Amino acid sequence: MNCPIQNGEEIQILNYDIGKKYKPHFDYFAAASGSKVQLANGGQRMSTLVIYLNDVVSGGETLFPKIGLSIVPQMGSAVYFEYSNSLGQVDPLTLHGGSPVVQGEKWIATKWMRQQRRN
Ligand code: PD2
Ligand code: ZN
Repeated sequence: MNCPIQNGEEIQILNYDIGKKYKPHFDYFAAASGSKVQLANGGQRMSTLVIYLNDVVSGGETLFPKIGLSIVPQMGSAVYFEYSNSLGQVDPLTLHGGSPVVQGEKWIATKWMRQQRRN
């Protein structure tokens, strides 16, 4: 991800069963006060890597509705995207979500990188 490992959050493993989805969201922190604690340790999130750990029989695509992009999970492939510059200005076009799993299940690993080193 071309970013110091110290800037990374712990990798997250996520498992979706049939019907499970991830509603559209931004990975960066909102400017609202609820994010102050997060922002104080490492600053804003800059980028995301979602690694697909299995093939989903049907459904489970990663969707970017504002740019008309849909990614079908494929084991061993990944989607990488950036949404923040060095000033911490963020890009709302990176709204994204996970569509419901229709058949099978879905496993992903997600890594988020921050502007600065984290404690
Ligand atoms: O599972 C996904 O496709 C997905 C969708 C949106 C994962 C994330 N966000 C994430 O891990 O941030
Ligand atoms: Zn996300």
